[in-house]
Amino acid sequence: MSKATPEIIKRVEELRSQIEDYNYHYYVLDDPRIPDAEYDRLFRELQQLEADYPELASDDSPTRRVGSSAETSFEEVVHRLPMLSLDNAFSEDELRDFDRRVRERLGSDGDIEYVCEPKLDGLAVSLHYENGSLTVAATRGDGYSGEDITANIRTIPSVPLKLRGDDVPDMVEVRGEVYMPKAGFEKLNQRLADRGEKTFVNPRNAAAGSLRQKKSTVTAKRPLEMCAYSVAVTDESLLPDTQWDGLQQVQRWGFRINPEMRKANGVEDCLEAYNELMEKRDSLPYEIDGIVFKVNRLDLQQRLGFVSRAPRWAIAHKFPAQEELTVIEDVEFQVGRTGAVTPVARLKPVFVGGVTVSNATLHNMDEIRRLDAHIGDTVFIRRAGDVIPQVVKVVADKRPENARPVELPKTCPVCGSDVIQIEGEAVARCSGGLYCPAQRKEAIRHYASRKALDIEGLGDKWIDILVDRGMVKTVADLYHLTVRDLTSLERMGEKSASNLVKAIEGSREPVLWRFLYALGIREVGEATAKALASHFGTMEAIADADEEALQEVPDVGPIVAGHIRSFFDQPHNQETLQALKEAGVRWQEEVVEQGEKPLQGETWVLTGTLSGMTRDEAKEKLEALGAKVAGSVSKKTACVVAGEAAGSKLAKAEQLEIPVLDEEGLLKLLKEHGLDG
Ligand code: 9MJ
Repeated sequence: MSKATPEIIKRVEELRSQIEDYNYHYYVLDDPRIPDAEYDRLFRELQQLEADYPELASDDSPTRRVGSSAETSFEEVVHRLPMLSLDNAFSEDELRDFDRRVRERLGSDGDIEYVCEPKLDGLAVSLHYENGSLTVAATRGDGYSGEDITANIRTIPSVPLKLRGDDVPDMVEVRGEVYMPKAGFEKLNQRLADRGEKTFVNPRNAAAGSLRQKKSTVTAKRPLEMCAYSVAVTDESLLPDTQWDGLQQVQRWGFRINPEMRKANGVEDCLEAYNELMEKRDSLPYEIDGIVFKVNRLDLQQRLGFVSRAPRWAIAHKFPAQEELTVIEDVEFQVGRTGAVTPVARLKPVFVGGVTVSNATLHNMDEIRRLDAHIGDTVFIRRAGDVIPQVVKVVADKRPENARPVELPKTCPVCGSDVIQIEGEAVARCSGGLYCPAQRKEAIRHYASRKALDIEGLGDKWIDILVDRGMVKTVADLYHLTVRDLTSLERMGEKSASNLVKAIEGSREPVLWRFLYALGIREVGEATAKALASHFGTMEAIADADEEALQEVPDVGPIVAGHIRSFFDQPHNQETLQALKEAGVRWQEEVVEQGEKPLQGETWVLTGTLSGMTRDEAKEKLEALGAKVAGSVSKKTACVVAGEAAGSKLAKAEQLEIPVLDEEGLLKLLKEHGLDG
């Protein structure tokens, strides 16, 4: 391999500095400078050069942020200055007391200037830079010594690997909070849940878990951010005189600082900042658990000093907690408008996230199993923002002896139809779609919708009114509505009423597939309804078909077949169908020319690539001619269609002397039967 020329060395340096500059604008200033694609090109160019010239490798290179699979041992790091914790204020009074103590100690009667910083809910870290390069990063630990997490910290894009600017002191220690933004947390948990892995209770735990990874390649995939909130240098004359200006300096060196920070004059102003931030809390992209007030002037901070583990010049004014413990007293099942049967925990009322919560969703039975939640369990409830309160964790060792497991009811708590849990689906459903009061409005809305029976004038508003007044319970009741019934409703004139009755009348003779689609059977969309209608021809044949027979229809797999079967198995749905018939609804059955199809009874095999159509299209057309299309060639195969690059199946067909058609031959056959184009 050739040695790097001065031009190459220069290019590598240029790329690193450009990429770090773009990172700074993107992650620190929230102000992207170039499109992602351009960034990716530069990044790849640098990666390639570093691969070609390994002697140019550097720990400071932005390409190193992907982490390494070497295992970290988290060596102990003793903090040069202890990492203090903060005293808390839980009320206005406690905050006023703090301010009074500060003024007394300083002998001041005027207002003190404070910096107000959102209190990020993450993990405190300390980062050391020597001659501008990141050397050691450590956790807070017990405040006196923490763990070396340098490899993991390096993967966080908002942490500068090198400080920016030419006014960087030889030694700098920056402290701040590593946290996981809400959106990244949700995505990470979703990803973990999809893989059946344990999820994190909150963004803070997710951030902690991510920093504790032995392999920094794992940390690199976790959406972590860091915000700086304090700085120390050996030569203090190099720092500005205030907390505020110090943070501005730190930002110029390349750190993210919190954009919600502000200054406040005196305690009243602090309280205003508290209320303002509290209002904003739910809309911020990361979690905060309060606001930190710090005396702005560093000389005053020094005069105030510390008590035990906390500075006298700062306090954390806490927001209401978003997690609390309570007990699941019962689990009930609710039926949604689409029939989803959802377990809801009835809780011993608890004050969390600013409100009293007595219910929390448990989502579905998989979630209950994942949590191992029992009735009687003590659980963590989390209510963040406006979202529905969640049960996030069971406290296993608080389970009482009489705790009961949660069981999915066999029948719908609203209408008594069977509850069906299809394998592979998380959600259980009531199968009484046409009848169940919980699903009434949705069933009628779907029945009347444009793609179904297209009953003009029967919009959501009238459906709500008709169902709420008890005038319509099932779709069959629509056909008994009279103009007089309708004009009794407020804001329904004679003309609208008569139009609506006419529109309902007009829906009495649908073609079979539309009617089938209108019934709102789960997973039976227009295409499946058409396929079912043309395969079976009559409603009776569909209603009588077992799951195996249903699966002979193109696109009907075991799940759809299961939904169709359970729909027709419900006596209530059958009653509603009967009521529709009695109300004069006549669906037009299709004519199925059994046995008349040209390829009826034959099994065909498709192999290789076709140029004019996809394999699925060819399959559909052959099926339309009555053939069954199989995946492998056997003695029973009637014919093999071989496209480009056909392999072993063609060879086998030739060996078994089975007729073979090329694409041209297939097109000719389709054309003969009117299936071209
Ligand atoms: C957080 N968690 O956002 C401090 N903090 O200052 C801010 N924590 C702190 N400051 C001194 N903004 C000790 C801890």
